[in-house]
Amino acid sequence: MHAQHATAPRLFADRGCPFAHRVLALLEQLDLALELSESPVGQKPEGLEKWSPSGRIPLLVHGDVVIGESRVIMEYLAEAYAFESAYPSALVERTMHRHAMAIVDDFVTPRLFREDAIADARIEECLDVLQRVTDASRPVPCLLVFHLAPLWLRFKWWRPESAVTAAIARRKDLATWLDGATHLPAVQRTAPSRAEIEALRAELRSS
Ligand SMILES: N[C@@H](CCC(=O)N[C@@H](CS)C(=O)NCC(=O)O)C(=O)O
Repeated sequence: MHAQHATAPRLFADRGCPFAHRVLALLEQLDLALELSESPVGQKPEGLEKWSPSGRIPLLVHGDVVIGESRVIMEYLAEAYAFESAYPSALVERTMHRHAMAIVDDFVTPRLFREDAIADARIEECLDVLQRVTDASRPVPCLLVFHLAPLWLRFKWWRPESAVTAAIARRKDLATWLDGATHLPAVQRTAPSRAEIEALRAELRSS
């Protein structure tokens, strides 16, 4: 057994955070024991400051490994625990998954938090990429699905009326694929409650 596996990973999370939800869904899929330090929406989990004085969430601590970036956390866990369906086996498809994950974080997600963050033309270009990837696959458990599903839930919960939510919804096949991803058991079981999400939505509206 690898030394890192002797202890359970420790995850610092917040009940509302879509990026923490990604990691929780993957851990659920892998059926891994974990030490979870989870705070209510908008607060910082106890003990986080020891590892991240600035309060980064999600944060994974596992032996010597300390990671504060959800995509890298998922890559690490997938490799450490041999998640065989993490990526498609073919290089081109695997690269397309990685490309989609990168552009969603760099361009689409900022629109979740600020309407004018990224121009519409750039969003459409990113959605073209996403559409090509989802057209070529089904929403089965893999890193792409765990990357996208928590975000799509938040787009629908927090910003149902926003231009970017509408732009995704107009692409019927893409929206159906994303809905399918949100219905996977590992995503559902680790999603926050409706009440918590409503509280965060109210907070976002007043900010
Ligand atoms: N790129 C990061 C984004 C994480 C992120 O933005 N987390 C939010 C909570 S949902 C946060 O910690 N914001 C407060 C901060 O950055 O200090 C990831 O994918 O892990």
